[in-house]
Amino acid sequence: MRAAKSTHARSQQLPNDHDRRPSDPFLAALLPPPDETPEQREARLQQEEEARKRSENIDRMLRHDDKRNRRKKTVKVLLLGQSESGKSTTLKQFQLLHTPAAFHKERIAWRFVIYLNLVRSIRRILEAISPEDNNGLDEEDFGDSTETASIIIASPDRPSSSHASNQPNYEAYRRRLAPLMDLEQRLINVLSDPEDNSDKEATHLPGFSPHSFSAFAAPAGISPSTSASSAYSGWTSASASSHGGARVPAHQPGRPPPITIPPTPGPSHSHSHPHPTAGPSGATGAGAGPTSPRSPTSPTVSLGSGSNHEPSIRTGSNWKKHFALGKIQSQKTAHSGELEGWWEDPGDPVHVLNRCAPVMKELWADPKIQQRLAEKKIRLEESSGFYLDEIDRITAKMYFPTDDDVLKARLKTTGVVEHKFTLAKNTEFRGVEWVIYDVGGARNQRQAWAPYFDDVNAIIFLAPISAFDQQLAEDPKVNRLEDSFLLWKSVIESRLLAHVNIVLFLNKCDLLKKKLESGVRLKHYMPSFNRPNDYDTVSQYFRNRFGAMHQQLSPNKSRELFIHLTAVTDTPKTHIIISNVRDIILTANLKSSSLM
Ligand SMILES: Nc1nc2c(ncn2[C@@H]2O[C@H](COP(=O)(O)OP(=O)(O)OP(=O)(O)O)[C@@H](O)[C@H]2O)c(=O)[nH]1
Ligand SMILES: [Mg+2]
Repeated sequence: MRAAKSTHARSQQLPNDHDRRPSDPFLAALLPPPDETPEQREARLQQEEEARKRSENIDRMLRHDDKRNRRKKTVKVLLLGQSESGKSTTLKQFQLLHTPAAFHKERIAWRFVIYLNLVRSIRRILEAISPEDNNGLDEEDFGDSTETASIIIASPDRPSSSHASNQPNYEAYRRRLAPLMDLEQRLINVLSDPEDNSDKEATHLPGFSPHSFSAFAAPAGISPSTSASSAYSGWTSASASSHGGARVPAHQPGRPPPITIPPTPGPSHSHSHPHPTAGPSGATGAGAGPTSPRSPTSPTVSLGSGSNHEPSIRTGSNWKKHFALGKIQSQKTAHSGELEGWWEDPGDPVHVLNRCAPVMKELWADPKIQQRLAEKKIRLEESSGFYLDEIDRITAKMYFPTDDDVLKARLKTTGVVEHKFTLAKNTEFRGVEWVIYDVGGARNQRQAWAPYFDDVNAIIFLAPISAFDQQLAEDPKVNRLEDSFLLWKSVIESRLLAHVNIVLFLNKCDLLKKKLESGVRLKHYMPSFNRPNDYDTVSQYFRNRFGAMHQQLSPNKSRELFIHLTAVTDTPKTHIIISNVRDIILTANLKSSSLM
């Protein structure tokens, strides 16, 4: 092709150059003979024209191949972080940004998840005011819980609260709201997708009698997802090391469990994960690694082990398709062409919700209830899947979820969810396929991460920095922020991931801001923090800590870390951030694979 091109260039530049002989002997050799006859010249030009056409054809074919190759190129991104860090919400934002039509089409399917979230908030209130649980009022808030999944630890030997006259009327509320508790189980059953056989374990709520709140207490046969033995099953692969648990030192009355940032040993220790927070109880410490037995968390100590055990839907579940028309019907009926709305179906959950709406509103507005929640430091308004301020709208017969409702909906991920999209034609990276993997962040899900490490181009790690005063749902002895620090440490020091781009989302900044403004002090949980308790200082502090850990522990010193302060439920801001992140990741990866 190149020779043909040269010939072509020569024919363009030197058609009549018989008299002007170049001094360069190579160019001189390429010139036509000085005694060329008109016939010879015509033949030569014809040959050159044919060569030019051949060359152009080859170029066109190569360009076409290049386009096809580019189209086939994929960039794989893994979303990592603890449970409720916002991974699935970030994935939803990618979908909303890149495949909005598909996102909008699926909105109706989220109706049932949103109902379930609402019903579970009601259940949490009922649990909080139940006489059985009142013994557990802990003024010093070790059991502080603002998330759906968080668990309040009850101390059985504490005397009852003395505000007898201030007691909310638990029995009356329980009776009037009983239909919702029935509904909860029904919703869980329908969401578990009977048509998908792989989903046998889609939801794990232990069986309970909807008429008996005592059944909300932890059952004897608690689901394996909270079992201590599975909690630390190593998620790292052979070449990446595992770590012990982020155990909080045993709680001492009157003092919050302190958070310790993992130490940052030199690179030579990058594969060992000594446990940083050996508590006075001796529950952890040197040797408390992945194979060390952990004392199991007795399900009987936590009131909420059963009730807080979140429903989840397995990867590959057909649930969104199943509810594509917004109805609880079999696939067959759903596609039978009936056009009636779900509100015309007397069996639709909306009717129970609609009937119970006035009592739900009364419950939520009851000052005694609010007082009880405040005493127990339960901030439901900061919890996942919070819709209690919008009961009228959500329980309306023709309720249709908005984008924001879907982003707020909480459905725990189990397994790995894959989302693919191809960048639009008008972008610089047109044709590049983008694959995002959303994993389950709960401890018993982390073993599913490792197989993706080999083949991934970038990681978006989410650390919910508002969670500094919360505990893991799956292990209430573990502070959530500390768990994030340990997970972060494992990811950044992994040699397997040394050349993977990492973007850090310090997430739930909106909740962090509200929390700090409401007077919750970081120092109370993190004694090493000695600065003003305002949002700017605290968020900057976290940025520096996470950044410093990366600088010290990363086996790849030239890796650049991108840190963003995020609230991934905020669509406009998140779309700007993920567009930037997408371009940074694509640029880095395309450069390294010489695609640009
Ligand atoms: N207010 C607020 N809520 C958030 C933010 N990010 C996520 N959430 C909510 O937190 C809940 C949990 O988010 P998910 O995206 O489901 O968390 P996840 O990391 O996928 O959790 P797993 O699937 O259990 O691993 C959802 O109800 C989200 O709407 C945030 O920045 N601010
Ligand atoms: Mg998820």
